[in-house]
Amino acid sequence: MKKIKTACSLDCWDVCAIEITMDGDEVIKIQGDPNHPITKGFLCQKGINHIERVMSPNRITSPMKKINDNWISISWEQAIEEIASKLKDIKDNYGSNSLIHYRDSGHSGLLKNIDTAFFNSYGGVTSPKGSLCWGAGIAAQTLDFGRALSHDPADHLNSKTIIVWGRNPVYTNMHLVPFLKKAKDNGANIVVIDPIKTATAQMATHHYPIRPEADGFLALAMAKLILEENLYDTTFVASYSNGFHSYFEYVKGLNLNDLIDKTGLSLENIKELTDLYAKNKPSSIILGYGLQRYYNGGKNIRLIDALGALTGNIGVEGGGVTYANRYISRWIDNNYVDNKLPYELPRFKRSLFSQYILEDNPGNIKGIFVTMSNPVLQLPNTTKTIEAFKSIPFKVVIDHFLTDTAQLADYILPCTHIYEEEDFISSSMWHSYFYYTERVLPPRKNVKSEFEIFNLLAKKMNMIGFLEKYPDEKTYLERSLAPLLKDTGLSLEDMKGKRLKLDGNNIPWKNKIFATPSKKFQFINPIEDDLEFISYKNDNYPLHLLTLHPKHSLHSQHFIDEHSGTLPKVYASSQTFKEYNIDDGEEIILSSQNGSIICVASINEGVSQNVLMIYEGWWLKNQGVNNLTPMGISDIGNQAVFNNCMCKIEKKKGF
Ligand SMILES: Nc1nc2c(c(=O)[nH]1)N[C@H]1C(S)=C(S)[C@@H](COP(=O)(O)OP(=O)(O)OC[C@H]3O[C@@H](n4cnc5c(=O)[nH]c(N)nc54)[C@H](O)[C@@H]3O)O[C@H]1N2
Ligand SMILES: Nc1nc2c(c(=O)[nH]1)N[C@H]1C(S)=C(S)[C@@H](COP(=O)(O)OP(=O)(O)OC[C@H]3O[C@@H](n4cnc5c(=O)[nH]c(N)nc54)[C@H](O)[C@@H]3O)O[C@H]1N2
Ligand code: SF4
Ligand SMILES: [Mo]
Repeated sequence: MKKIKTACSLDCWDVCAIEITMDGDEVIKIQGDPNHPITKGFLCQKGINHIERVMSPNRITSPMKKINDNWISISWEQAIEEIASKLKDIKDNYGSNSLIHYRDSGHSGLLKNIDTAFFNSYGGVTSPKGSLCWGAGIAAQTLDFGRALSHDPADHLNSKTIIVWGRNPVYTNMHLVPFLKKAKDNGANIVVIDPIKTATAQMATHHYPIRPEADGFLALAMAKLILEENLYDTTFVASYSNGFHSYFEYVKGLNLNDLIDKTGLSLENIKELTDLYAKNKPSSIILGYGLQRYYNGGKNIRLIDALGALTGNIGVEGGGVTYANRYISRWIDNNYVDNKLPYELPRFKRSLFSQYILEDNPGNIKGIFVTMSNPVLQLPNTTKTIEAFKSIPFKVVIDHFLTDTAQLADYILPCTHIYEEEDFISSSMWHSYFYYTERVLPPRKNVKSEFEIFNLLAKKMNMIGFLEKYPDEKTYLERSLAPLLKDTGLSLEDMKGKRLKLDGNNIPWKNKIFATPSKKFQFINPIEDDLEFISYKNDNYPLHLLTLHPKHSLHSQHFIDEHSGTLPKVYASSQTFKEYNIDDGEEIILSSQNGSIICVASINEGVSQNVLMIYEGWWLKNQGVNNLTPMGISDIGNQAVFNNCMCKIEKKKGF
């Protein structure tokens, strides 16, 4: 028997430490590393199911080529030969920029970045900027603090009040839950601000069902009460912040009742919430990403950050406005990892992918290479995405499964899974642990790692510089991690099996020196910053649809075995359904300006009035929810605005 230390590769807050017990070549047990202070011996179902995905009969185990709309297995030699020749052809005839490399975070391993290094060696290609995920909030925290850093999860035990604001950890960040429970047992207030009475809201001491996208108004109302009642921290604002005066004047000039009306909450609610936050210090805010998937997402986060500064809950134990954890980057040599070029390359706003191809650059994009993502399903406005994707003459996808994106490609290349490779993994979303992951199993027959795939392409294309710079995986990891190895004095070999933590990050901004140009916390500026709130109401589509992250799937990744025809449930209160004469369990048509899907009405009294909720990630065979969502961009950070989705519901009769 032996134990192997690996980690979860999924794009999840938790990035769990996994321990696998092997009897010879056989996996006997998979569990969360019992000695890890965050994973604490348990994994979610998705983590346990990694092994099912590795072994799945649906996994692609041969390169495939589409001929006359049929997928044919081909040899690696043929695949590499044909793809290399086409890449060369595109570069020679149209320039390397006429190729798009589309990647997202389907796997958070460091080695997987070899794709970017390859395409930069190729000459540089067109790639996305901005985010489907966290962009508005990252931009907001970068403006306010200089960068987004998180409190250590255990530090929340020092808080007297914890506000979980637009995050649903019971589903999306389950290893935060034991900390919340312990804090609650110790007497802390656990407050959830969410339009839905989520599983997290159900375990909280207080839940405020805010109207979607009204968080900025709520934060302003709270700020007004804090300022009026002199609950603010005069030392912090005077010594460690910039822009307080104009923020103060702006807030003073706002009408409290107008703000309250917009939130859907009562004055009593907001007073109670303000007291919980401002009078029970230290208090912390744990932000999610749900509340920034909006046109006004960036300013809403900035107005919440301002509450932290106003009350002096920044840089102190039990405080903080925790959003993401971009700590690791300083230990990685990003120039080497990305093979950075000294000149700018074309970038398109990720969520405007189809607009870029169909409207801004018609006919100019000659090829697309997709890695670690499923854009056909996960981008907004599926009809347009499919049209754009199909319009590209040459399409290659690397994946484990025949996803909706892979289905529309010309070639699919099957790659290894984390259990089949060694790599380095860390979390940029939450905690500060990092792991060197060991190989658990030999790769499935006939699949290759990305590293090998790009190496084979480079050889075929005679890319000498690339082959010299990235000769093998060990060199790649050693050079990428050079700053970390230097700082810790460790070798790559030393890291094996260890669960290391990056020091110094338990309480960000403890010394009150921020990473902003002024070195102070920056209050949002009502004149220089955009404080105009976009309104996007549409009388024909009166219901607000939120497309949230599913409990048992990481986006589309675990819906693989879902039967075709299984319909997603759309949740709403009985009153909302009653207005449309819809019964619980009935199949209904859910439509937006962009399209319609069929789903099953499911009563959930925890969903606010005139709000609908559905889980994202359903494959197209099961009515993918992005058929409905709008293409759009948040105020800052080029974030997709999935939750600005106005809809209507109808009985299915006659559809
Ligand atoms: N099980 C599972 N876990 C995951 C993922 C997954 O797909 N499945 N995905 C991972 C990834 S990539 C990400 S980005 C994270 C996301 O993690 P979360 O941020 O927790 O997930 P979301 O579902 O986007 O939204 C969280 C909450 O925001 C609320 N919300 C929506 N609009 C508003 C609003 O206007 N105001 C307020 N206050 N709340 C609002 C929603 O009702 C929801 O309960 O989860 C990660 N973890
Ligand atoms: N409506 C709506 N849409 C959303 C969201 C929402 O809240 N609402 N959330 C958005 C968010 S937060 C995110 S992060 C995006 C996620 O968007 P994506 O990252 O595109 O979504 P996934 O479904 O996780 O697809 C990842 C793909 O990578 C593949 N993969 C896994 N490991 C590897 C590997 O080692 N190599 C390669 N080549 N492929 C691998 C998986 O099989 C899977 O097909 O979706 C966004 N889309
Ligand atoms: S999906 Fe998240 S919670 Fe589940 S095992 Fe992976 S990292 Fe842990
Ligand atoms: Mo995400």
